Amino acid sequence: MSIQRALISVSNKNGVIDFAQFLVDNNIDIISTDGTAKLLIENNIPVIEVSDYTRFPEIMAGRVKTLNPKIHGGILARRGIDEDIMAQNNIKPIDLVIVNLYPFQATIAKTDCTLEDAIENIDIGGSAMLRSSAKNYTSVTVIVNNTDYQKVMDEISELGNTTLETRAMLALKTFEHTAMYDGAIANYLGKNKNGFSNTINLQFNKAQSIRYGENPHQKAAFYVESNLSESCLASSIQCQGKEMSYNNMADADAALECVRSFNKPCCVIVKHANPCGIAIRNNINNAYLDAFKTDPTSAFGGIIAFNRVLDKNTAQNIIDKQFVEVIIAPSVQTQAKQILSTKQNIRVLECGNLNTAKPSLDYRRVTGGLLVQDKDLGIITEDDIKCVSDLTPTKDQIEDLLFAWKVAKVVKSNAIVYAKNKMTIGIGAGQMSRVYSARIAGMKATDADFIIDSCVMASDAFFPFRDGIDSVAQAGIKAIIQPGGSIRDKQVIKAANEHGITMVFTGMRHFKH
Ligand code: 93A
Repeated sequence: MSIQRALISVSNKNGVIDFAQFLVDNNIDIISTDGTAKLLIENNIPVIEVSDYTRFPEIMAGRVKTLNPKIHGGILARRGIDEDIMAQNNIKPIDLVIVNLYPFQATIAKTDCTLEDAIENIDIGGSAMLRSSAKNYTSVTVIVNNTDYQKVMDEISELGNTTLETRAMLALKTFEHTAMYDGAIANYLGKNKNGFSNTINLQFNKAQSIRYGENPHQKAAFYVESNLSESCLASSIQCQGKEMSYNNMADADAALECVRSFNKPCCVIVKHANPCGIAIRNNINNAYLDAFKTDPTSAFGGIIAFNRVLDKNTAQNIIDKQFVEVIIAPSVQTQAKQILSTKQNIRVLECGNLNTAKPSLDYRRVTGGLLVQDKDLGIITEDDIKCVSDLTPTKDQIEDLLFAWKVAKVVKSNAIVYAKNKMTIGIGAGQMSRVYSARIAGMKATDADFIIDSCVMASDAFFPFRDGIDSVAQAGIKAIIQPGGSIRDKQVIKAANEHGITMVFTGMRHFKH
């Protein structure tokens, strides 16, 4: 059966004139709601207004337009079964439904949106038509997104109708769409005073399949936020290299979020979601060379991120110095791309200009639930730190302390960061005891032939005992930044003073598990 009758009711009217003209050219009658009908008539496209068709006016300022049995009966009728009842009630079949909904998400995104505005933008009639059409997809074609106009036109041109396969695909898209739409409404209305909804309707679209998960026996895929609005891994475009693996993605994300937190040209090399070297310099080439020096052994097979355009010198230095899995940067110069193309396996990604991180939520799946928290966007400046030792930090020490503190934030707890001259010289990550993290940071610094004397240290959380201070004093640390707040702070400060170490408190902790 070819398509005879279409209903068009769209808020987003892009492309609808050409599409409607096509329908008319193919002898398909069009029924339309007020605003859509006006636009089409203005463009010399003949339409029947819904109110003329149903013989019932659009009422209540448009709240009731299409909620009528002549519409829903025409969509939902089981072809071959319901013909008698349709004839008795003067209902004609509607075989094609083109609806896109009131822009609820765009409305609530406006800063001056009132509850009233939001409520008026909850589409009821449009959603109902979409769901009726999608339910009856064996007979009805439904278009919720104007990117599908062309496919439907092509099929009608060829067959007079769409294929069952296409209708099924469009029905699925439609239910995904209405589910997201209702999810956004529930998230908005459910938001309570602390900003968290009663329920969380997560809205992600599958962006790609991944060959396997963390391990080869685990299936995996990458889902991207449906209303993604910032440059990040999820917005990145891969310009060359092997397919990204699950672990590549996790590490590239950690690397990018790390360099994002620095304003100056910055390079990080990440392994297993932890940085094994970070530096900030006047350009990313120098930043890379110094980030690499922290821990050349761990940097092997690492993921490298930059917060500036990747240039040809830096690209050349990377391939001269090390085996690298992934390079990610806001963009990559053409000449740098040419250099990297000599190593076809290296995955190279461009993420777009990096802005400072926006407030958002962090999720962690636990068995049977989801832990939700604000993203850690805590930032401190020189004004926020409090000197608690006899010695006060020098200007250079303050800069290094603040640098080390920012790094500690992106290192898994327990995090200890040794730094000097705005580069890391040793990082101890993810240990169950702070003393061991400190020992590891010291070992790495020594193995890389750094002279620890005169370098600074950051600890992501307070020292519960003085032993941590005693051990890093031996290593040669001269200044420490840490949150403070332990019941043994006095003993810890005493230890610092005994060793001639400068100590500052941030009053803020950066656990990362
Ligand atoms: O207020 S509604 O929920 N009540 C309805 O009966 C209804 N029918 C269609 N909104 C309704 N629509 C929506 O109107 C459509 O989903 C579409 O977004 C919009 C198109 O209106 P117009 O053609 O007047 O611009």
